[in-house]
Amino acid sequence: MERLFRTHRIRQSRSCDPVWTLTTPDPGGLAGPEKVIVPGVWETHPALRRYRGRGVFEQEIVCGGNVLFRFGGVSFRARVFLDGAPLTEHYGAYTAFEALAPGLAPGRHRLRVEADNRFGEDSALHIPNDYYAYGGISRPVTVEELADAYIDRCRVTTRRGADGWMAEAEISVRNLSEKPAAGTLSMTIAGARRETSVILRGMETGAFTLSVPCGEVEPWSPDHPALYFAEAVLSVGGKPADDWIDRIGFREIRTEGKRLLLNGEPLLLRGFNRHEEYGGFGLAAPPQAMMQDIQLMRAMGANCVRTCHYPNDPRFLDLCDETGMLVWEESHARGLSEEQMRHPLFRAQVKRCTEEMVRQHGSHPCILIWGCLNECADDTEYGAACYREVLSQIRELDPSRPVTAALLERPGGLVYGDMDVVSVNLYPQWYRSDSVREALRRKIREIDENGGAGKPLIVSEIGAGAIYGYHDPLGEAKWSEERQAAILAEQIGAVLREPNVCGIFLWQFADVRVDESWFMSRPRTYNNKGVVDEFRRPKLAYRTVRALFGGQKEKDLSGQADE
Ligand code: ADA
Repeated sequence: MERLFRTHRIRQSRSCDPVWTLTTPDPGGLAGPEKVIVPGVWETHPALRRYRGRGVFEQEIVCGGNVLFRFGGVSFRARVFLDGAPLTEHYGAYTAFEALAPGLAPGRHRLRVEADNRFGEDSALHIPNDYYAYGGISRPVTVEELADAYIDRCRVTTRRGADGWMAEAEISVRNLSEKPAAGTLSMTIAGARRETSVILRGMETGAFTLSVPCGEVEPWSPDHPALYFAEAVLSVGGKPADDWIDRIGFREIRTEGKRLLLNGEPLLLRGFNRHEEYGGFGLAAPPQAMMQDIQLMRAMGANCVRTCHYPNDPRFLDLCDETGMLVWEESHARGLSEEQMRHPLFRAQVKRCTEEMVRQHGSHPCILIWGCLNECADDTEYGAACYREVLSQIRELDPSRPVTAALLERPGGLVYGDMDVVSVNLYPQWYRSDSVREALRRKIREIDENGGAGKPLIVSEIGAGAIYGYHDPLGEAKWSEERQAAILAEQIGAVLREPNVCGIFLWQFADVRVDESWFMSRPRTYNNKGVVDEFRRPKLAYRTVRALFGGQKEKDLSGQADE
């Protein structure tokens, strides 16, 4: 299942069978084809832990008519073939894409997906980095049989009007037939319904907007995450032809001076940076593991998560919608220098990922803010121009949410004035020995003097490393659990005491595997700054965070003592 609720009642839509055949044609691969589970990454196979190459996934599928294959995510290049003929290609591991085979003869067809995780000239965003570029089909695959006219996109955002809540649905309808299609398109939310007529020429795609007045529905908030279904139905010639069901929540986010407001109430974000990765599953964690992460973060008192450094699986976002976890979602790009930003494909790849993220995830009420370009070259004219381009792209695609970018601590940033919320990554006490308070004050002064004065400020990363199970009873050695806990205590305390800050995201929730080229500064070839390790075993810092974020001890949650 691509989502955690039913998305169609009219359209024929089903998950592909989970068992596929994998062949690995490049050096270091398997001797022959093997059966594997999708979603999954090949690094979980004992023989493929370090395989970097192509993985050819094959499956026979019985289908016919206008067939649409939907891929939630293939890491990190995909080429899709049906019965040997190319259908589509996609770059980027973290967003969904489709492959359409119109007018297919009913029967057995062979679907082949070539995933490729080799770094190369055509890849500006996936580079050897401080997280691992896995290979595989890491998110669900669905197969759908479509009517000639179908809904190919739908996004719903909400706002508070004079007479109650409004939902704005942007819907795109596509006609695959040479013949014109005429009918109606309706949207129903919380019992309120709006309809428009649809007339499309042969092979035409049309965009429609429906504003649905929903009145005094229950608003969505972290404490009360009320959700509603938004059901779009397309009828052609008087008969239902297709549908699209999404799930939304009514809430409005805006900034006011230095504050971030949710439904008019100021927010104090206490959150984690979380990579989409789990010990035994790599990039393809099952929903149970996603839910456990949310439970652990909430148990520590967090109300927010940052999807560093790319868009996440919509199933994780569904769970955040359900549990009231606020989300900072960002498009893919981490730590690129000006030279890397000048890669001939950089702008197109970032903008495509950003567009896919906002279009695909824009209905999720949990998403509170959009981010982009983590720690890139915001201190050069060229880099700053790239930031401005992506920030305005996001605003154009979705004016309903503020935009931000997590910037490096070093001075000289040129884009503080271009963001709705200014965000900065700080590592005092870990990479440097200065006091947290001093580092924070210095950065705030610099931001204020360079265009960021009066805007909300978020500390988007702060943290320290510890190797799970390594102890120094004196608490002095770096990489010990004791030292990590002590540094986090100082960092969190200083940030939460700073009145000018409206959010803190700890770096990071769980340890993550990194590219081998990072091994010198990353023991175990892991980024060890998690407060839990890659298997979610808590380090000492877990308790520190729980105490400072105001989390609940396990005894409060379960009625039993934990100590
Ligand atoms: C940066 C970066 C993270 C991670 C972190 C660290 O701020 O955004 O991806 O690399 O530093 O662990 O140093």
